[in-house]
Amino acid sequence: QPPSGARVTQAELVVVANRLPVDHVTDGSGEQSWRRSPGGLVTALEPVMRRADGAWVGWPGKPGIQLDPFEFEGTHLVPVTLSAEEIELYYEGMSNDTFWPLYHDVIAEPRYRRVWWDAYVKVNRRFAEAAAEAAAPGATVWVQDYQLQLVPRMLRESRPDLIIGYFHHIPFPAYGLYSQLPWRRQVLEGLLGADVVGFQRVADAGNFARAVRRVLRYPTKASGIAVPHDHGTTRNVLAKAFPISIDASSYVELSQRPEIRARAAQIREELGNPKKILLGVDRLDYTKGIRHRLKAFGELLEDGKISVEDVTLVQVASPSRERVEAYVQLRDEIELRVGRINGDFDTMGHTAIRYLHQAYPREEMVALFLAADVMLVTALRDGMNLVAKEYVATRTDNRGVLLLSEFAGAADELSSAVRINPHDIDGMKEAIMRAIEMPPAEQGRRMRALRRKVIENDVAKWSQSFLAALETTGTANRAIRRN
Ligand code: GDG
Repeated sequence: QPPSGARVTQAELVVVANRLPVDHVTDGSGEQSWRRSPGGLVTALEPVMRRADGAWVGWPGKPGIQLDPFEFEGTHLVPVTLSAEEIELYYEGMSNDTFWPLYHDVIAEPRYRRVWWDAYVKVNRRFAEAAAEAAAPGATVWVQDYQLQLVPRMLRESRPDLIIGYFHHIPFPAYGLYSQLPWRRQVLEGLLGADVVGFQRVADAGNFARAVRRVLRYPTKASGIAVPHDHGTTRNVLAKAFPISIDASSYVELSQRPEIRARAAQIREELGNPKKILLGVDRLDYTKGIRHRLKAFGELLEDGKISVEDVTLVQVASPSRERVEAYVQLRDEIELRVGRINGDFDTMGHTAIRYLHQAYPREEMVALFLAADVMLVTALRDGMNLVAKEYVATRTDNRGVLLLSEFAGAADELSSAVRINPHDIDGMKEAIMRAIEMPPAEQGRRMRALRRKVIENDVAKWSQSFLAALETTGTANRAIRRN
């Protein structure tokens, strides 16, 4: 239990994200405590936060709980209370059933509901107020992701002294789709409250700048957007790509642990020693192209190109957003397809698809990466896709093949992967066969190039380059305001 009544000291760096970087856990004896969440963002920002004596504003993950700010492993945590109803409207509704499908190219149909929007505005305001309270005079505030797109502007209005950054973890769609949003103006104005708006890909930043030109008519030049400020002056907002990454060295370290290597060998054994193991690891989400992947794999079995004795597909589909209808439906469709394929092709000793609707510890994920000869990343649209980078980081033997959708942000950097268009089922089947049959020398050539990219551009570099750009742009804008 955190010490209650602790006041949050005002911090020089404040991160604002939907979730706090901790999970509330109850152990076997009923003892309650906080544990650091496993996510990549948490790992990325932990060293920065520690150094800056930073604060993190976010929802603690359970409805209705009211908590005072508390200290956790060198970071001040500032909990934002959300009621069960607010989670339903702001998070499951507006965030995950409107923005998520709209920003992923309407793979699923976005729903536009005014009560969701009202809750979104109200909750964004609560986050902005909590951030304003936690920030020291002149501090830097870094807002994360599509759940909080209105926070930059709300903060700028209440605290013009702050330097404000925003990073968008998911794609930003082309204007033809974005323009569907009934609140398209408010969202752009919300984001433009920041000094720097960061995106995963150059194309996302371009789509954003175009939407700003079309809706708000602000001039843009290179990565800069001229946003009107007081008395005819303008602020320069930088809208630019800062591709996120992983803590590569921690994956390298895990992949070299003897017990994890032994576990990888055991996984192959338990699958009946197939010649090739294909692997998919995704949250169970319609953006990830799991159905397309299963279709291609099922057809290869049907065509007799592969057999279950030789090739097994392991699909980890970790449970996600289980209260949103589109996800409930997707799960049914995937499980029907897996059941059909396994029913048609399994033998007593071998399975076509080992389907796991479960979440695993990171050690087990790394063992799976080590066991996999081919990694399938077939997203229909994905901001970055960290799984692709994690697989590459663990392959210290320079073996293994990454199949990577060109619709994942990672494709911009990982050009030595086998690129696929997941909508082209025949093309994907050919690419899978090519990956299965790829000679070790070619695997090595490609994997070395991939590893170089991932190891050179790790997540520490990502946060440093974002914060450096923010410092420069924010300081310049502050000078404009003084004049
Ligand atoms: C969003 C954007 C962008 C998955 N299952 C388990 C597990 N995972 C881990 C993976 C990876 C992470 O979750 C998923 O990250 P992704 O990047 O692949 O995808 P999203 O969750 O959709 O993330 C995405 C990202 O934000 C960052 O900006 O790249 O495009 O959509 O780290 O390994 N981890 C464990 N057990 C599981 O069962 N331990």
